[in-house]
Amino acid sequence: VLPESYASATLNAEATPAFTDLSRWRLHVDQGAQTWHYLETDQQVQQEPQTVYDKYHLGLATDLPSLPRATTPLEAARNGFEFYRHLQTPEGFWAGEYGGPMFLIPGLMITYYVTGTPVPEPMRLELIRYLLNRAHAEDGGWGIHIEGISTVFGTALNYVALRILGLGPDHPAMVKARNTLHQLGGATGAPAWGKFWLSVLGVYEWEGMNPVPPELWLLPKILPFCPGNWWVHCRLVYLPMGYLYAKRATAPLTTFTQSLREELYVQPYDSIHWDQQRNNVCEADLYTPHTKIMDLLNKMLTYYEMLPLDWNWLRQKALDETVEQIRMEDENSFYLDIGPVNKAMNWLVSFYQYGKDSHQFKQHVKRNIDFMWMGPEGMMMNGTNGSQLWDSSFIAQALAEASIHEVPEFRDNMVKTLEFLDMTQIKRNAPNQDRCYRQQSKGAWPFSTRDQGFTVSDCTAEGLKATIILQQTEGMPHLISMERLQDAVDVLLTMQNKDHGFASYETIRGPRWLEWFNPAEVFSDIMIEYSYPECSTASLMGLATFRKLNPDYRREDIERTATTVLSYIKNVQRPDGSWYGAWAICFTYAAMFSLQSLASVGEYYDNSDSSRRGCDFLISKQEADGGWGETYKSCEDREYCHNPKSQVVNTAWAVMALMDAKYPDEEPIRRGIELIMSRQQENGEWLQESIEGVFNKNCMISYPNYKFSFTIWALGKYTKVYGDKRLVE
Ligand code: LAN
Repeated sequence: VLPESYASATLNAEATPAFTDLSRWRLHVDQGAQTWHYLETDQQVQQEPQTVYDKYHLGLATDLPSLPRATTPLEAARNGFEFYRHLQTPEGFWAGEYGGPMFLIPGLMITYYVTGTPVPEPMRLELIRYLLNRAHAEDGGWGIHIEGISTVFGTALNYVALRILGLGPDHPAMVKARNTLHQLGGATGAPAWGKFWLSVLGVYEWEGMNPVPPELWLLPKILPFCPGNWWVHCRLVYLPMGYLYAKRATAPLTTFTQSLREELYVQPYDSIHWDQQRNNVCEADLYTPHTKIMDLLNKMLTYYEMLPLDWNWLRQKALDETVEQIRMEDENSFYLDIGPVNKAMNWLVSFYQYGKDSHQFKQHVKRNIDFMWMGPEGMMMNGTNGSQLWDSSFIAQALAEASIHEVPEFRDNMVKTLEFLDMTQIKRNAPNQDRCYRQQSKGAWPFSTRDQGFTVSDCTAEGLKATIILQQTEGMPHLISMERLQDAVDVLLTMQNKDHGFASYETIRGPRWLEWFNPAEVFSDIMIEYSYPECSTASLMGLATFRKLNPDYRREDIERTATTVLSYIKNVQRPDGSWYGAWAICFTYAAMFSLQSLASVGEYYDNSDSSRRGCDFLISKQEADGGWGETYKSCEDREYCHNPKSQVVNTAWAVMALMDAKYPDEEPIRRGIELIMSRQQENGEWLQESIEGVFNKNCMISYPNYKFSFTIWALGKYTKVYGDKRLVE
């Protein structure tokens, strides 16, 4: 049975081949890595029974018991965790799906194909099932993310992925998807990242792609165009892309790719005027059109590209530099790389640079499974190698809100969580930190695992808060020393921007006008870092929590940071009182953070204009059933978009925001809490609703753990503020 939010993805029963035996899948964890394994023999199956979390994530019955019906918010929170604790892995973190983007599997599959690496059979079958399940029922296409309309990017690339995975061109799902692709104008209208992958595969011509010059890597850091000044995700994607572009790395033509050349276009391949396709992006895909100045630059670069490679010494030098940068990125992250996009590209680079027998190539193959996730609809590629640290630090804080973390039955869960926080704090700076433009990382917490190893401001802050809360709990072990907490504070104190806010991975390094040169037509605001209310609030609260524990350490620095963050929060409040959320959907999420920032310095509904306007905005969006609900359109259009169904996660954020702001009327808050309680199942769980997260304004990403952490947190907060009242008869 598919969760409700997956309604748009119908199981295409006649099309689905025999998939795998779900009772044979097991989730393994190792130093935070979450990997799925298919047990081949009956003996293995007997030796390793399926855990509750295996079954839950696969959509199999968990048989967890019904719990006594919750009549108060505290009982509901406890029931929620009584269920959720069964999903904690032996290493103390909560594993989870982190899907949503629909452009990740294709890059990986194209790399499997080009490098001649066989896809393990259970993985192959489940990837097929996932992509079929995710095809839109109406037109058979795919969008940029699971809830988005069909685009060329989604449809052309996932079509290719399924063809590589073994579906023939006459398969009904392929026929349907191809029709949609043709209706959209065919693959010539793919955005730049699509053109890139198709060129790599040899089913699109490099000439039809705007240049990606690796020479930028030779620029000194004082120049804005030096990639060291860009947003880290952007530079680390354009790094291998530049290498592969400069080499025009193309798979040899086979009968298979020959056939794809005929399938993907509405005109004969040989008749396509490639140089006219560079700026051809289908309207359904286009989110951020090129600026005129970008088009001009591209024109100039196109002339530069006509220089023959063997006498362009600059290019040779640039390629050497990209190889060196890629080596550092691979080694520093133990071949995980910062995310799934550069992971696949760096793997491909290792193929061309070092060959299939190389250490680098083999290491890459080994770590591919870190990104794969088995869910009820099949296997997907996650948006990072997981959200381990992030989700685990939230649930710890959620429980602590109403002191549920002290409940004796839950103690072991909390000890385990702390052990994971201990394991996952980054213990070192990246070797050659400056050479590879990395932010200080010793003492930071990453979003996923220690091996991935990238500092994130708010992950550091959430990790710090969770650690302090847990270690202050009676009877908990003391695993993380004051010195290590100070390391985390040191990292945070390096991360405040000139506008007083905090960005995601680094401080803002480049000027805003770099955004005029955003080559990725499907994303916005990707060229540089920006301050975000979410990251700013988390960092502020992290520092504030630390200061209570240790008022002396770097007292003035913390003081100065804390007082200035607020000016940023106020500056970015919109005239209607709202804040735009960049990392989850959307205004309710940002309100939770921003109103918490205000409250932390004593600004509440009653005494602060900013807080009052923030609350009034939220109140004006409450639904008739007492809940709140937004769709991803809020992010795309930057205007609040009501979800036809209120969402427990949005509701939790909204009521937490109102409670932090000491909103004077309990009624709207109580109604939100009642909605959350009414959606709880008998075994304590909440069901999946609409997609929760976002990045780069236009791509959504799932945070399935939020339906537990934030519901429990909101229920706990209500109890703390209003007492444990009987709300349900
Ligand atoms: C994430 C995931 C977590 C997220 C938060 C911590 C929630 C946020 O507050 C700061 C930014 C951060 C770390 C973030 C940045 C961008 C990521 C890594 C992602 C949204 C997950 C996937 C996304 C990444 C860029 C996806 C790969 C696609 C590309 C366009 C390169």
